[in-house]
Amino acid sequence: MAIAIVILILILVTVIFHFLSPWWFTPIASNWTSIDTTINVTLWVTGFVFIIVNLFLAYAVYRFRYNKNRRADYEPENKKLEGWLTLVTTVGVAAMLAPGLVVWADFVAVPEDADEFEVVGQQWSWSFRFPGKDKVLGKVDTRLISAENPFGLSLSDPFGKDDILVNSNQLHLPINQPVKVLQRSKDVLHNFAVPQFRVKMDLVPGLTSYFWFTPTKLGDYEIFCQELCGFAHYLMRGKITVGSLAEHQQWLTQYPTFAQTQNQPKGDLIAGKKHFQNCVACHGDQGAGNSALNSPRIAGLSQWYIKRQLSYFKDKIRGNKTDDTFGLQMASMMATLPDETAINDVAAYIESLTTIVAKEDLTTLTNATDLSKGKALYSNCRYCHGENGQGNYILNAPNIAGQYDWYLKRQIANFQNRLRGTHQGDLYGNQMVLMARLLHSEQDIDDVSAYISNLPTTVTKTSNQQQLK
Ligand code: HEC
Ligand code: HEC
Ligand SMILES: [Cu+2]
Repeated sequence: MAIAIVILILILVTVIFHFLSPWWFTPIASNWTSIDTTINVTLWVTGFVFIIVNLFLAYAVYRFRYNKNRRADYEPENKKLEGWLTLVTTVGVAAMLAPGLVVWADFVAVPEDADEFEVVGQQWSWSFRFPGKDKVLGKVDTRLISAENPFGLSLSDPFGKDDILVNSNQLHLPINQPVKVLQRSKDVLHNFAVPQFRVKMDLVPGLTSYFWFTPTKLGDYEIFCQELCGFAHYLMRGKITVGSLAEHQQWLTQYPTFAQTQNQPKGDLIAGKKHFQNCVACHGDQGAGNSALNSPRIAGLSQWYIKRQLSYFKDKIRGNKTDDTFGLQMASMMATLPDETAINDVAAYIESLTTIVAKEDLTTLTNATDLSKGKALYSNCRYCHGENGQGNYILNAPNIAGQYDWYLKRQIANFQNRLRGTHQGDLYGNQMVLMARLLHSEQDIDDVSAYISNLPTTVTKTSNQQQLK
């Protein structure tokens, strides 16, 4: 009797909770109300079955409760009952699945007036490509991806020239305009999802998946990577702003076309060398850094990373907190680099420097004793920074091998203490904020810093060096 009552209460509470639940769909902001309908149909079918089955269970528990004068019947087969159950289950399952098939067919049947754009996923960030004036996206090939051509566009395809490259995780879309979303991955499976639009689909390396939707409500929406298998996909966040068509067009103008990115100067080394004279006092004339002045080695860093950091210092994205003494010091130096051209030139010049600092000058952390412990801790870092700490452009991760251990330690601590990587405009530092948390003590930080510092330094000759000769 008690158990039957518990079951009845369970049914009642579940049903009440379903209607009062705070965890429900976010208000919809696209045309896909039919997806909500489908989910509702599923909830009605499963809810109805849940109630019936549990009511029957409570009834059976009560009706056939123990009675010492009663004996159980044995009836292994009942053709008629099984027939009914099979029929009812079939109808229930069909009712759940059929609307989904219809909606899925709609989801990939793109209307003629839809505009196209492309979502590119990579570990661990999003970027976007719009077709430009000719309304046709140019051909791409993953094998063409490089620092100069991060989208891997084909140089010979004329349709690609005016493609607009949005190298950012912030997207803007015009309201009430249907869009076809083409999805491409540079590396592994990803899953592009925006809950308010009720859209969600895998990006599969080697093919282009697509769907469409129409944004119907102004506002900001968050993009998630809902790929659960794999490493750190939860780090892949982005933002979609839905606004007017005029705002959308205005937004597009701030991004370069593919042709414009190709025409960007590689950096003038003579001008860069001149700017670099302002840096020599701290970083040394060969970029070797200076422990006494707390300045890191910058020779051996890639142009793209140097450019990003210098822009961050200039825009107060890095070196903006009062506790970040050394970041602030560097940020104040940005006054000597007036504009983007100057940054580009000095970054090109620094990349051409090839000094390697002697091992005994790099390691200062007397606390770090155990390189094998450092190696074990480094196993998480390899994914992005590479086996030998050499860095990886595709993953936005810089070269860290052969860097002073005190500098590595300070940066890891800065990431942990939210002095670096937490600014809204910091697209890549945020990953490190989360990664730095994998190191649980100062001893861990010392050990991993010493290990990285000890990694063999390789400096590859770049096109910039040849240009200097
Ligand atoms: C007053 C000393 C000083 C001068 C002059 C100086 N820097 Fe720095 N720089 C620093 C310090 C200190 C840091 C480390 C900041 C930190 O710990 O976050 C740094 C960091 C950097 C970094 C980031 C390195 C990394 O691995 O992320 C770059 C790039 C850089 N400096 C380039 C330059 C350039 C280019 C100039 C000349 C325009 C310059 N610095 C002038 C002190 C200086
Ligand atoms: C998910 C990829 C990823 C992983 C894993 C990762 N990093 Fe990073 N790391 C980055 C990126 C991206 C940056 C550059 C951030 C920026 O542009 O400001 C960076 C920067 C750094 C820097 C600053 C370098 C400099 O010159 O200032 C240090 C130090 C560092 N990482 C150490 C580590 C350590 C130690 C681990 C392992 C515990 C690790 N990273 C794991 C992506 C990663
Ligand atoms: Cu992902």
